[in-house]
Amino acid sequence: MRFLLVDPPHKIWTILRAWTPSPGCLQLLAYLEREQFDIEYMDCTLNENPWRDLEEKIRREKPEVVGISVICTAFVYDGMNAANLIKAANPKTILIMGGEHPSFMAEETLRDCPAIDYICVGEGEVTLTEFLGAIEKKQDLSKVLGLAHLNEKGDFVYTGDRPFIEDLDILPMPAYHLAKMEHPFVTLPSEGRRGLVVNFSRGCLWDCTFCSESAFYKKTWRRRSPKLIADELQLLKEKYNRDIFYVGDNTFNVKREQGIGFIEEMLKRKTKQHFWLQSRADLVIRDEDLLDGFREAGVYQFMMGLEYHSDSVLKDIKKHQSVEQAVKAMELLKRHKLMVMATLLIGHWDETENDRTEFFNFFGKYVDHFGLNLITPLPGTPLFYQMKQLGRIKDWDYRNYDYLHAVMSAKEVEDLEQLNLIYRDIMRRYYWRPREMFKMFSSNPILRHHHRYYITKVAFNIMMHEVFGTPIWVQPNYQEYKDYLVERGEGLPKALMALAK
Ligand code: B12
Ligand code: SF4
Repeated sequence: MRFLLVDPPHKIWTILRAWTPSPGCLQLLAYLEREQFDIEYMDCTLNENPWRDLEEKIRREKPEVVGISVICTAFVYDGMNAANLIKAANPKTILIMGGEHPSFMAEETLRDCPAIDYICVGEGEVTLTEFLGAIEKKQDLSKVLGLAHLNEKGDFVYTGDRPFIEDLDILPMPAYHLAKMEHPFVTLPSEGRRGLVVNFSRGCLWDCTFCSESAFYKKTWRRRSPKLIADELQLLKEKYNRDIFYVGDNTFNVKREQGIGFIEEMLKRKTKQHFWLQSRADLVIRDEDLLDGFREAGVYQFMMGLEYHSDSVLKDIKKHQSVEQAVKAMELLKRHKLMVMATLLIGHWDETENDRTEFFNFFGKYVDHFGLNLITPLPGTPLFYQMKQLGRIKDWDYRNYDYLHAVMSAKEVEDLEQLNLIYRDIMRRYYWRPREMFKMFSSNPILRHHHRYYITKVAFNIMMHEVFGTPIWVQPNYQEYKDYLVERGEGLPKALMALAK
């Protein structure tokens, strides 16, 4: 029995123009491969004609089961469109979808897209293994935990929560050999070095109201041990020539030992790789004595969710962190010659124009890299249920749930387009300051390169969009599903066209 795992055609990380195979997909594939399933991977984001190639592959090869991965809410319609296309190309295909968004919104997703037969709720490795095994042996699927579907009567059925894998060290190395690692697009913008996004832990112990990761992993945290992390990085260096990484772990050093182990391993291996890690301000302060070690081990930047410049907002979103801690952490990182990236949230309900000016002045002073976001009620998060109940969600088009578009109104700014303009205006004001321009000539090569890239490509693109209405950048091979259906012309089944989101 053949299983094809599909990363559907979707926009890549438009803000940084970064292409990377999904770490979750590579982990799933490695697990299935070890269980000796006949598997294949199709990362449609890399195909020249993503929809056409997917359709032709299904018609030609007819895999019995196809899995579709949807890791961002913003990609869910792409996943549904892929499901419709696959089902139309081969109605016998058994389709299973997984990822954060379909897990949280399983019933809604199944009802919105009848082409999807099953949803894997939660972590995928064991559920998918049992699911494929049961299909192969024609066994009862009701015994497979973590599966949702609609029965013949149309009722929603869920087999119950699958416990998390206790020890992530039991997982095999992600299946890089099944990804197109040599494809020239697969990299991060990074000073001529080849980069990748990697992931070594799952979850987080905090419970910020807007955070889907904490909700998905139910406020738990597990990690790969530093030795296995270093093995993976060494393989990426030696076999795939990767030198620079965005480490996607939400909070890398939840436990101090994780940081210590990572530093020790990377110093021992001497791979000369570079890392952008994510953490919290309080943990950076706690691990002050490790900061030089992190730098020597190759870390060049810490990204922290600092969110806002006022304690009352931080309290409201349950950040469990103070503005004072944010300042201290930023100062410490600078002192230890580590770059500071802050992810920030604007668009809070009570926010005023004055707050935004203070916000801009506050973060504008400290950060090397400004990760501005619009607060977004991601389905599954406490914020989502809270905002839904208060009736503040004004845009239900999930494509816009990417932190770059306003989907909730604020007390003083009801019009979402106005909030979008405010967002873009802050971005523009930030990046066109002389201080940011000077960074294009910084003695720090990563900062210099990053700012050159960001200002000449991203900020310039946003400015041109604002002034002349030129389109916002998207990868050249991206195609809207509707456009593909139109391109296919007369043979187009009407039902399929109607389903295109
Ligand atoms: C890698 C990554 C990316 C890659 C995606 C590459 C790709 N080809 O898909 C890149 C860098 C392109 C990216 C971009 C974005 N990302 Co991103 N990204 C991540 C990151 C760091 C890792 C994901 C991962 O692999 N996790 C580890 C694995 C183990 O978990 P998983 O993916 O959930 O997979 C497990 C299960 O979900 C399940 N599963 C998943 N798929 C399937 C499929 C089947 C068939 C089955 C059975 C099971 C299954 O099994 C897996 C293994 O257990 C996460 C943060 C994180 N730590 O997770 C954010 C994250 C997914 N990204 C996020 C966001 C918001 C974005 C952006 C919208 C950011 C932005 N503002 O630009 C953009 C989207 C770009 C756009 N539209 O323009 C959010 C999504 C939140 C949400 N619910 O929508 C996350 C959670 C980060 C966060 N907390 O904010 N991202
Ligand atoms: S600290 Fe970060 S990862 Fe943890 S719950 Fe808050 S936002 Fe999510």
